[in-house]
Amino acid sequence: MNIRLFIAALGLAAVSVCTSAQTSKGAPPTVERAVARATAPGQPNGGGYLTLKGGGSGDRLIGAQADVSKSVELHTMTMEGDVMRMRQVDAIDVPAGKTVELKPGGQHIMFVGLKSPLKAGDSFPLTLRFQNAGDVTVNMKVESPAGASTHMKH
Ligand SMILES: [Cu+2]
Repeated sequence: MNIRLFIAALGLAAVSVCTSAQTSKGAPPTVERAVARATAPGQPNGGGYLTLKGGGSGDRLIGAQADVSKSVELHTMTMEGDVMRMRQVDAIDVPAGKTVELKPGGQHIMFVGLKSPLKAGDSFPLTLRFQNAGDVTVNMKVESPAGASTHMKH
């Protein structure tokens, strides 16, 4: 990760928190299929994926927190030439009535600085911070990469 970009993004995140004084109205976004990828021992970061459905009014995901890693970031994937790169973003928009998928190869949640490997079958709480709806805590199920993409057996 580019450290200067990282610091710039942190600054942006702080600004967006300070200016989020809107009152909440309408139903908050709902969260479905919250899944984290199992990680190998020594792997520093892990990915989290979920589906957000906008409620009656639009909202923005402006941050996340979990105890499994030192920090939790919102990431997007962008093409630079023909290389896919991860980039931290300060918010992910969840428009009213729209479905926003955080999935491999696209927008995702990044657990940065894992304290221990994420093991398939485990689960842990993840708190999502929305600009209007406030904090929403969901249960992240840890799945192996193969399990996540080839079958849904549990
Ligand atoms: Cu990432």
